[in-house]
Amino acid sequence: MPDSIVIATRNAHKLEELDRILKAAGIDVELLSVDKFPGAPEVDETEDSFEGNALLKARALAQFTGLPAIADDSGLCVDALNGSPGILSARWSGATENVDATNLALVLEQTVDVPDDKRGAQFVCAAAYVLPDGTEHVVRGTVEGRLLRSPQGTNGFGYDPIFVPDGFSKTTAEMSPAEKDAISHRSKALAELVTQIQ
Ligand code: ITT
Repeated sequence: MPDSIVIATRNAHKLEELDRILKAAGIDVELLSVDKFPGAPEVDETEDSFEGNALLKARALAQFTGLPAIADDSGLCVDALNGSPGILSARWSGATENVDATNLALVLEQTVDVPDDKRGAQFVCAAAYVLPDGTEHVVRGTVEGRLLRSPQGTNGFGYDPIFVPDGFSKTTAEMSPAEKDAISHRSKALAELVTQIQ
């Protein structure tokens, strides 16, 4: 196990979840945010898969810092939208302000005619771990659920207020951090990654 790992995300909510989940998994290493490395490259997400984009982000940071790096590429895949917004989840509406709320509103508008029994969706997370020597691991975690018609709850981020995981009657934005971590796509991916790292 290395002494420290750099976390390649500029999304503060994701960073908080990644940090929480890795610590809970017993990863006893110093976790450094990309923000601690001025000049770290901004990576264009040019691949067409969550895994490809997670690897791009982790590779760039491992090369820049000379430290092992973990990156997460994640998103919401809606059955009735053929898997969109998918890898475009963070920039689905093109908004530059109030981004999460605007993205969520657009997905609700695009699914307004979708009946209740066809509102299935998944949260997907690909997590990549890349060493400066070029060794690479990438894994995927998924949580199945369905979309509401209006937002509920204020915890979490992104599309959490409209996503109800299977087996629950509340959104991931109505869950405590520990409840979300117990079932989330990000936790599942990181649990698998930790096994590989160890
Ligand atoms: P980095 O690339 O810097 O990590 P980002 O926010 O651009 O940050 P992604 O490209 O992976 O990250 O996009 C993830 C988007 O998917 C995120 O902005 C949310 O809109 C959505 N998303 C991912 N995980 C989520 C979660 O646990 N709850 C709600 N929405 C989530």
